[in-house]
This record gives sequence, structure tokens and C-alpha cells, in this order.
Amino acid sequence: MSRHPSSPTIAALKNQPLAPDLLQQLQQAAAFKKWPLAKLISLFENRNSDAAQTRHDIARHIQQHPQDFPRDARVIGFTGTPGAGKSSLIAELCRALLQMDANIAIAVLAVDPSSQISGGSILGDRTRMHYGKKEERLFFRSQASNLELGGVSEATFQATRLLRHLFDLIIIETVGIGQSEIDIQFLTDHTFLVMQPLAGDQIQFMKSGIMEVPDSFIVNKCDEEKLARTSYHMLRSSLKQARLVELGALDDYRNAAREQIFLTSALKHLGIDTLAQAVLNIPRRKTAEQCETCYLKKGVQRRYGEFGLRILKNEPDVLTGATTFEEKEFAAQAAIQRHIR
Ligand SMILES: Nc1nc2c(ncn2[C@@H]2O[C@H](COP(=O)(O)OP(=O)(O)OP(=O)(O)O)[C@@H](O)[C@H]2O)c(=O)[nH]1
Ligand SMILES: [Mg+2]
Repeated sequence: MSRHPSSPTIAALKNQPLAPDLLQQLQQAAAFKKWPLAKLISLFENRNSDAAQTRHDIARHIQQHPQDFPRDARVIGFTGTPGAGKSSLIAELCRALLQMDANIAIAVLAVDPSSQISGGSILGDRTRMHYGKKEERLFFRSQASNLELGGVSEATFQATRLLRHLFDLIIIETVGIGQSEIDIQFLTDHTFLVMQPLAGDQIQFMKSGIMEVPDSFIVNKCDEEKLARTSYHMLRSSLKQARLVELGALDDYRNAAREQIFLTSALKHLGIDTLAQAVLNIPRRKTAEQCETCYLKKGVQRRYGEFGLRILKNEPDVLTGATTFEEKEFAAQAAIQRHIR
């Protein structure tokens, strides 16, 4: 079935030029001005329905002026147990990346699960990550993880939608070994699992099934050579066990493991340059379009369950002609509503 042209929900989105004040903010954000960046991200995080029109306007403007937005960020995830040293490591990594590449611009999104419990944004990461406020090419944002939705919150996806046009690299930090860390793979080109040496993390991760998610593993806090060596062998044998069950391919795994394991000390700046080089070489694995499709489906599933997903699957044409995420959302909703009525 093709898209219903007179669907009222689709008509609710207007195609209009971007308002002058928003255009100015977007131009300033593209020049890495921190305040306009923060304002625009808040707009993308905003769940009110009128914010959808503004997001649509911004997304359309970017689509129509590609020459003004030449950057196209790759998205890298860092996940792992609380206190493994993710924030410290990301801070060191950013420092190394900014030194290695004179043009790179990086946005860090730290998804903070404790924010909701305490009722506000925890500033701990900000104080721990001494980035230097003057560094223009580095932008940091802390986000409350949305417990209601579970997983890497939709806010993170929305922020990523904007930031990918303004930066070269987006780094997302999430905590824990739950659904969030499984969800992160839908957004990232590469996911690192950060663990502590000899802390039993490996066993915990294996039990939770998260060993299957990351593309690479980092054992941080390898401050001493001996600790690094022992940690490497422990992790490698855990991985072998995990993969044996899944793949039954012991032989091939030996070499793969070598490239998949990084040993670092954020404290002593060990292994950071190797990690930074690997990050610079990470290929793009997901397009913005693929991420949008994934989050579109997640949204439909949340609101309409399997029923909604089935309609999207059976009627893929409903999305034809929709260019922005908002248009796709409205088109999908309209199609589903037609079945409900
Ligand atoms: N010895 C040692 N300590 C480290 C290293 N990296 C981080 N730490 C310490 O570990 C503690 C936790 O570091 P964070 O960077 O906040 O860890 P995190 O994983 O971001 O923590 P959450 O965001 O709370 O989950 C801090 O006290 C750090 O100073 C390291 O390489 N070696
Ligand atoms: Mg942290």
C-alpha cells in the first residue's frame, strides 16, 4: 500500500525555511560554539510534539545545504562496569586524538544512569574529565539515561542525529551490563567494552551475554606491565570460552583476539596512543539512515508492539518520500492509525 497523501498526521509537519534565530544557532554550532550547541541538543532531546517541527526544519536545512555541513561523524561506544575508568580513559583518548589529528572535532556524550535517581544531572564526570574548556574541537554533554525506555535513550539517538553533521567523531559512554549496552550497538560504528583487570568482570560479562556485543575489549587500569600481561591472558581465555560456545571456531579466534584486546592505563597514559590510532582507523559500519530506521522501529514497537512492526514490514512503501526522521515517524504512525481505525 502506498502512503496516504492526505493523512492528517503527515500534514501536521510543514516544510518551511529554518527560522533565522535557529539558522544562526546552527551556524554557530557548526563553528563549535558551546552554548548554541547545547541549546540545539536540548531541542533534539525535547519530547514535546512541537519540537518535532523544529527538528524537522533543522534536518531539512542540513539536507538541503550539504556544503555547509561537510563533517560526517563516526560513532564510537564505550561501555562497561561502573568505575572501570571509562570517563578517565575517554578524556585521555580525546587528548591523544586531538594531538594526532589537527582537524578532528570530537563530541562526547556521557549517558548517566544515576541522574534520574538523584533527580538531576551528576557533574562528577565533568569534573573528572579535565578537558580544558578552551579546547574548541571538543564538546562534552552529559545525558540522563531514560530508565522508562530502557537502553541508550532516545535522547542519545536524537543528539547523535545533530552532532554527526557537526563533528568527525562522537564518543558515547554508557554504564552497566544491561540493555543499554546491548542497545548501543544500534547507534555505533564500533563498541568498546571497558573492564578492570582481575576484577571478575569477564565472568560477569559472560553471564550477561554482553561479550557478544562489543567489537573490542579494553582492560583499563593496567598500570603495571605484569598486571597487563595477566589481564590479557585472562580475558583472552574468557573470550575463547565464550566464542567456543557460540562459534565453535577456536583456531581462527586466536588471531582475532589479539586485535580485539587493548590494554590501557588512563592514569599512566599507557596504551592510549595505540587505542587512539585504532579509533582513527575504525571504518564506518552504519549510515545515519540505518540508525534512523532502527530507532523508528524501536519507537513503533514501544507504542504499538508487534502489531505496528508488522504493518511497517508489510507496507514498506509508507516511508517512501519521507526524508527526515520526523517525516518517517509521522508516516509510520499514520499508516498504523489507518489500521486501528
Ligand atoms: N589505577 C588506575 N585508576 C584509574 C585508571 N583510570 C581510572 N582510574 C580511577 O578509577 C576511578 C573511576 O574512574 P572513572 O573514569 O570515573 O570510571 P568510569 O568507568 O567512568 O565510572 P562511572 O562513569 O561512574 O561508571 C577514578 O578514581 C579514577 O581515577 C587507571 O588507568 N589506573
Ligand atoms: Mg564515567
